[in-house]
Amino acid sequence: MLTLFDYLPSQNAWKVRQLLHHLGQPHQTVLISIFEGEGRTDSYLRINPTGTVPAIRLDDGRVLAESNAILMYLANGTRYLPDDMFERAKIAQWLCFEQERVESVIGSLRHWMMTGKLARRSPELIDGKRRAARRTLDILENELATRPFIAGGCYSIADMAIFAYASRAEEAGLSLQRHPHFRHWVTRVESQPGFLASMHSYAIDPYSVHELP
Ligand SMILES: N[C@@H](CCC(=O)N[C@@H](CS)C(=O)NCC(=O)O)C(=O)O
Repeated sequence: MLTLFDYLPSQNAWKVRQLLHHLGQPHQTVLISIFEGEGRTDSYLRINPTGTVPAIRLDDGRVLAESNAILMYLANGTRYLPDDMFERAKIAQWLCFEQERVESVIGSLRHWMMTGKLARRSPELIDGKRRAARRTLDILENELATRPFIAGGCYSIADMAIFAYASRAEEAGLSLQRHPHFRHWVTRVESQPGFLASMHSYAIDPYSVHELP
């Protein structure tokens, strides 16, 4: 059975949970306590050299890390990833956008905000992330004004990936007042059959107030 290496407040891991839920794919979960340093043990570093979650292990023992690479692999041959090469490349475009402009910007702000670390970050760093986050939301607003889903007419893994952190923008202290199309898209994603509403706050992990090792 497929194994998912997970940390519950991680929205990178939620992406994979969401796709597995859509696919109804049986799997077992191994929780990695990242703030206690479990990601840096020799045994976990053999699964994912970066020490981060999510990662998966297949029945044959092969391992795969990076949330969006896992989405690409698991969605192959399903309605969530088209076969057409150009349409696949479009999805890859938005998966790259997600890593560069959503996860590393809104995701970081949300992490710092929800775990009290914002007070330990420099005003310049916070300001830079906030400006980048606003630009990200503006780009999404403009794009989603033109079509129902981020890579075209159909719900795909690109929507799952972007939704993971972008939909949590308010938890990162960002206003969505000026982003009606984006908010409609959030509702559209939430109304997909098999949407995984369960998400977890950092508050469930007392160790999350510590810096990552
Ligand atoms: N680009 C990676 C980022 C993974 C990542 O940073 N995961 C966080 C949890 S959201 C983590 O495990 N952090 C532990 C660490 O950095 O040591 C992905 O998309 O999977």
